[in-house]
Amino acid sequence: MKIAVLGGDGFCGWPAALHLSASGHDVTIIDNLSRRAIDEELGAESLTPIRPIEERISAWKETAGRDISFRNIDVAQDYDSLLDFITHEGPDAIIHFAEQRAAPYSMKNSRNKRYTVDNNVNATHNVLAAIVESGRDVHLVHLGTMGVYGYGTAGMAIPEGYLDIQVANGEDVIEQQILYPTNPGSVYHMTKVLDQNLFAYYAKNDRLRITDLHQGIIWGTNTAETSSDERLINRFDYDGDYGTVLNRFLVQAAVGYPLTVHGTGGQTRAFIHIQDMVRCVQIALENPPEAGERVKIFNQMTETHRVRELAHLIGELTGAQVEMVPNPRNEAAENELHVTNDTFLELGLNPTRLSEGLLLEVEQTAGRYRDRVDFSKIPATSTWTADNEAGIPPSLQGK
Ligand code: USQ
Repeated sequence: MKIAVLGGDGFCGWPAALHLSASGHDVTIIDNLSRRAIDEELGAESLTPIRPIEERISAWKETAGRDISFRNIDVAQDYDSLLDFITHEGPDAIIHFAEQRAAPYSMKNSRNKRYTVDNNVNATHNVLAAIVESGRDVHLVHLGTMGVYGYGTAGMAIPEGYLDIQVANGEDVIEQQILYPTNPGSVYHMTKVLDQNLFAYYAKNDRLRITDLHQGIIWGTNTAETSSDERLINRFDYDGDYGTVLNRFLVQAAVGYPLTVHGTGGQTRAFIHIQDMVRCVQIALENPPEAGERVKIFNQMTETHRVRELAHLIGELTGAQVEMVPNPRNEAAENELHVTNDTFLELGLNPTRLSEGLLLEVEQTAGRYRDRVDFSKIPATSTWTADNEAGIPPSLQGK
């Protein structure tokens, strides 16, 4: 297949692009390198020394013998270039990773809230409108988030996108399926809620073929392809804005920084290893919906864990200290989470479970680049409301 990977220079996009190229697809990366620009804006860098996109692509050619093309297009702003690409290149599938993906970054200030909404919602709408205008038959695969559902489930397992409901109409009971009610916990997560409605509309009105992947929190850094040569290494965020919880804990353990558990650590979240993420994207591509079908929604996660339990597990494995820090976010202190992920399992995903060996492997990756850690970037300082405090460990406050 001819595949365009929008956001193909990012944390999920890069390993997905390589995996699809290794599987024999003809891949073009479309990216405006905005994630690298945000690194500069924040004065924070990937723990791993990621190479410029041109070097990444030539290293891939050298090691795998496969070509990947690159176009620098801002999908949210440069509609004409996007349309021109789709019209003239005619990709069979577009994978849309081109969104600002950090909740804390989106909550930092009104500028970032507006940027996240403008960028994410425009990017999604531009892709949809351009597919329609091009007249091409393209399967759109979008990276959504488990966070569209919120993390409270009233005891039931969260279904894959749609909820069966019964509406009482006098004596009659009418059965329906609706998009699962949304409950986003940040402006970032809210943009993925807005995306969902855009997809539902374009699938209905224009018969676009769309798959939305509701993904949990990724852990791990490298896949088979990104670890085949150091120049292909994936990014690894540990800073308070972009670092996700498990990877942060592993870096913190590697450098002897207390593991920063927000609040009581009772938050339960869904997780997936990065190797499974690339496999899920491939499975979704191979199983597109038909034209006229509603949006296919997959829950792209493999297990759920409570934050404080993860911290204690890593503490036991590595000897790291665990500290409860003020929660900078506005979120439920404790929640249960049950999620259905039958579609990927039925289509052949063999999940990589969170295991001690793999955790140690990631901690070793973190250890390898520990000299690159900037301790001042570790605390989560973006607060959800004026009442929240930054997530600085009590033992380090005032230091
Ligand atoms: N947390 C801590 N300590 C930390 C960092 C985070 O306790 O040092 C807690 C947070 O308060 C939160 C949980 O860990 O309760 C998860 O935070 P996170 O930063 O790992 O994940 P989140 O902000 O939800 O966002 C990440 C990705 C996002 C993706 C989402 C999937 O950045 O792109 O959509 O995970 S999900 O969480 O399932 O919505």
